[in-house]
Amino acid sequence: MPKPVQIRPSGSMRAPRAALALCAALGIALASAGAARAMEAGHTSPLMGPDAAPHGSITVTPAPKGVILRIAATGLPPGWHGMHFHEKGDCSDPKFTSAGAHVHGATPVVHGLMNADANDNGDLPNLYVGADGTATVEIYSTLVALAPGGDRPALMDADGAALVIHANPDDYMTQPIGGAGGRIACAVIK
Ligand SMILES: [Cu+2]
Repeated sequence: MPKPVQIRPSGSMRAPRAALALCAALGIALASAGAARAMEAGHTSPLMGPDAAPHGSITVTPAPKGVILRIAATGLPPGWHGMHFHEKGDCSDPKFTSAGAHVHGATPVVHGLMNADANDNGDLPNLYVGADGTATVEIYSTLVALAPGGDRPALMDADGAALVIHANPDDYMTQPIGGAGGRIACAVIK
């Protein structure tokens, strides 16, 4: 049996390889730093149920013309649920009434994504929770901003805001909340 020939790199060969490896490592490090910066721009908060038990988390990331809302929910009742940005960053009440009404910029507020006269900045599409009680989704809203200073109502204004998930789906028409019923989960954005 012929022995396998091993080619040992000389000192001069090792240097470029080491340099390449270093460049690759740096590239990965830079990419990670970029991802970390993008994550830091978002605001993550826990999603709470009425039992004060954790139900996952939400992240709101500012976009030039709106916000991207990421929801990673657990332990929710399966099916469709209405949800909105509510005007106060307060989920302390077990029924989450402390979160107030919807985020809005003008009154009277006309609710409903399917309403021609709608001006409800807190409006969002319904959330679908799977049979295992989880929901993982990203949703884009152009109706609000994360930080104050623009022409859209800001979630992180003086009293913050909350994402509230309701018991029933939002029909996108009925006043004032599309028949979405009680509030079953809440996350403070503050
Ligand atoms: Cu609501």
